[in-house]
Amino acid sequence: MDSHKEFIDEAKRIGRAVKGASRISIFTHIDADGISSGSIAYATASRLSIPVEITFLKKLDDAATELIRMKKDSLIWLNDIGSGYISRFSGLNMIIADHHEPESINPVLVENGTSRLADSSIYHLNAHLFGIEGSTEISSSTTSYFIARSVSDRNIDLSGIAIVGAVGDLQDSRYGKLTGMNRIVLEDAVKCGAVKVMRDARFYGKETRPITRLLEFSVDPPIPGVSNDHSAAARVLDSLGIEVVNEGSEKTWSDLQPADRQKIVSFIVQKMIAEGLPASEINSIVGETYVVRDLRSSADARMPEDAKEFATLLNSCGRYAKYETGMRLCLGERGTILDNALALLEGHRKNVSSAIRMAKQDGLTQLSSIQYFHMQDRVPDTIVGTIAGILLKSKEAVPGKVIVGFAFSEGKVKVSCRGSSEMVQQGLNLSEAIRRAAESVGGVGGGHSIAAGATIDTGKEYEFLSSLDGLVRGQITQREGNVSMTDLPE
Ligand SMILES: [Mn+2]
Repeated sequence: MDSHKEFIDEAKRIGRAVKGASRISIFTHIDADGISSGSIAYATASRLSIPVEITFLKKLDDAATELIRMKKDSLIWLNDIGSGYISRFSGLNMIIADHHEPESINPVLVENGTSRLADSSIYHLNAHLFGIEGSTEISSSTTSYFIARSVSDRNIDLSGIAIVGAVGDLQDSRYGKLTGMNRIVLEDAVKCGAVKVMRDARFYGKETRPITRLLEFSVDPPIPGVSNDHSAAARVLDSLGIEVVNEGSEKTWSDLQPADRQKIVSFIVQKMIAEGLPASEINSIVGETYVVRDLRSSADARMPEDAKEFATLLNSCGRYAKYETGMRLCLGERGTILDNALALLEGHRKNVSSAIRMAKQDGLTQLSSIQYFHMQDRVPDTIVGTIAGILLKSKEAVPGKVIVGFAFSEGKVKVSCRGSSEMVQQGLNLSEAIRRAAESVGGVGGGHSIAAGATIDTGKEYEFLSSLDGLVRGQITQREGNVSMTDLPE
């Protein structure tokens, strides 16, 4: 496809700038995709023997902008952050490798295909500028991988980490597999042995979670009558005649015999059909899963091989500010680095389950198109998005409404919003809505159409909510009002 070729050509042009740099300063976001991207950029620079440093950013506020501007003597390489605020960086020698919605897309410039910015000192590699879907077809890690790959053939081994980042951003969840530009990276990863593609149930925690818990916590997609209900999950396993305990401890999905796995999958599929769920959702129960093999480090049995679980480990490092631990895992270190990461993950699981309990106790407050909860100072601000995502698919949430979570964060309020793909099909663009709602109360926000975040001042929550509610309602009803014959599903 032309847009793919154009994108790769731009990555090559950026690759030449990387090779010519005398010093590189990397900035990256702190989630799994951000840590993966930053690691890819870091390895790319190190392998060229270019002096390099990396800084992890939770958000792009004034302090972060200032920090970036101080590196004006380096080639600055932003990952997974920056496209929304490009005007702050004019005059800097900078690469932005991102897949979030850019600040503004000038259609004339895009069609032109030559200059994507008035400011030619900034290399801007973002799927949206090439007509590529940025929330499903390419992550920041795969974006940065295209740059790395154009720098040297040797960097093909970074493709495994790129896949971890893409899966970390849930880019495989809509179709049950990676598609689009991510697929090109996946081909590299398979070719060099960094990733093995398997067809299996797409549960989270297949290697680590006891089977009952795996079913209980299955939210992508949720299992009717089983998700969020531990005793229901136990009853199902019992009714299927599956022996869950082995030598005193409960089996994981990986420990089960193939026939038992098949029984569970058939049961779920029948249950979903009976509930009248859409075929797309039913099909997403089984799909591709990605086994990541580290090519550089010696095998450590405790290291999760499943890309989703690897990504969760990175997210735990990011949420508790152990960014470097995450990066060193990406770069192949194990031993005590892995011990630390696993301990963070364990602590994170405890935090999330107690936070979910609290949020359910509080209940969700309903507005016309959105529903919200406020964690105040009871959880770290970095897990609000996770909680929102889990609650969205729980029975506590009203279907068809956006979910909004708040938590206090360094004297301000962190906001996380999650919608469903059905709502996005109806016209929801959370990135746009949250940005405008945040700006209306003097805050900043942005992200993706299905998931977005903001930071606002304490006390502005209700004003923000009423603005967001109106914007979301407008997006969805505007689309409904515009339905023409050609928009109707076949
Ligand atoms: Mn990302």
